[in-house]
Amino acid sequence: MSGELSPIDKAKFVAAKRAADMVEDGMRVGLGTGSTAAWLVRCLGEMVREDGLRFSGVPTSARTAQLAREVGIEVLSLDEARWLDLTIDGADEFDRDLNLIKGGGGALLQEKIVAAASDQMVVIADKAKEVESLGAFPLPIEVVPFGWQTTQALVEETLISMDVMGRTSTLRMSHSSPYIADEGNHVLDLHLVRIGNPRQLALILNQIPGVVDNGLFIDICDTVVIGYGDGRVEVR
Ligand code: ABF
Repeated sequence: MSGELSPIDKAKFVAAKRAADMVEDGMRVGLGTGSTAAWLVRCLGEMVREDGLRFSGVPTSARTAQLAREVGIEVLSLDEARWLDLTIDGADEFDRDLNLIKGGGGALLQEKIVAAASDQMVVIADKAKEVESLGAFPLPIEVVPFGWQTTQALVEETLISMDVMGRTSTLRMSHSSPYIADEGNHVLDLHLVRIGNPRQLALILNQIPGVVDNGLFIDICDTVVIGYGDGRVEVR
């Protein structure tokens, strides 16, 4: 499967493969979204087809569900699985405390719900995702369509009093129309540059009317599997 990969794809693949080896027969596993998580799904599909691995996968997006079915993974909804042994997902940034920014792929809401319903959450990421402080990657928040511009104004007003360097936000677009997440919501990307207190910001943002959830994953990730372009893997 891994053939001749670019260094970045090799980094993603080796991290995904190492995490796939954590999946055991009979497990219920949350399947993440994004390009690194797609490598995970492909690796698990190969293990199902060629090694007889038997587990159930709970996808975190429609596109992950489609890929999982294509590669032969038994797919369950979260309501069918109820609780998961393990969730493996990507991230846009992770810091030394394993706090994350996620949602660049537009699936943060289902990703956070699935991760929270798991005994263990493992993040798979290339080394470039590691940061000293979260925030260089725009922080996605999911907002209901009703009055989203008012919600955006309330969010930006709130940012004035927060420990962040930037205070602007943009509506996530897709093919010149507003991006619509799987739950039918919009996504705002907050250009914060540096987030001084991610824990506080995560709590404050979710108090704002119209905000469904945000892409800060605080105290959710248990383990990060870091892939390098030369094929090395580091587990923390
Ligand atoms: C997903 O993985 C998203 O939360 C995050 O944005 C994305 C990272 O994408 P990639 O693995 O393609 O860098 O879980």
